[in-house]
Amino acid sequence: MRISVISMFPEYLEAPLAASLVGKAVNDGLVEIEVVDLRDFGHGVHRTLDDAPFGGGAGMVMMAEPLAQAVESLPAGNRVLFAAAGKPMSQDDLDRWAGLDHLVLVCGRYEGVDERFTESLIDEEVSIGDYVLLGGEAAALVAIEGVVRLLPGVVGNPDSIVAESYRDGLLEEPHYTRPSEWRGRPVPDVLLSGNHAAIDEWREAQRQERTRSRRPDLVGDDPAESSPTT
Ligand code: JF5
Repeated sequence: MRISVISMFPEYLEAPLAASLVGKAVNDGLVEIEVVDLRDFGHGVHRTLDDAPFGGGAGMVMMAEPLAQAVESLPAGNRVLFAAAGKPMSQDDLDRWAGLDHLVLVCGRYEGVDERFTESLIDEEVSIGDYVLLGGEAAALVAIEGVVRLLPGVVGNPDSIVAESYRDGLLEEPHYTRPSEWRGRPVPDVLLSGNHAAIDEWREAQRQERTRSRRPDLVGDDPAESSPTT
């Protein structure tokens, strides 16, 4: 698979893409990741990428034409724009993107990008959460890490891909390793029992309880979704 990232700050992306298992996947030829410098498509001697918003207001807006030329310099691919106003990115999105030949990630900056670029050249506008960043680069790195770990050969044991939070719609159970007592805190007895049926049952109960208390929205208990009383 090939992943192209369009950014005004290629140097922001370089170290994370070379490190850890993502860097190893690139070196092993399991994924090709290229960073396209948006500045190369800027206008005039200053290679300008932004301009003031029509209608007034604070900040600047990324112009459509440099963004359009950057995406059009690449072969066809699913084009994703990161923005706080996007639809929330989910594990299902990552699963789908991991099956593509070519994924193009566009990192916005400033107050946002000209809507006509998004309408004409972007397939999906996504957000990684309800908070505001300075630009889409950190969000693109999140997406890349989530996609790359799904590619065949990247993660050693396929069990460690499936048995994780969100796979079955529940959060993961807690984990423990040696020593069996640490600073006065013992590991739960059941995990030392050797009774694998009891261990499976305990882990499932922990997943249910954690999800109910931390993420009620995942189990249909979301207070924000309760039915109107009128
Ligand atoms: C961005 C213009 C993008 O802030 C975000 C973001 C938050 N969740 N997901 C993405 O994107 C940064 C800033 C300005 C476009």
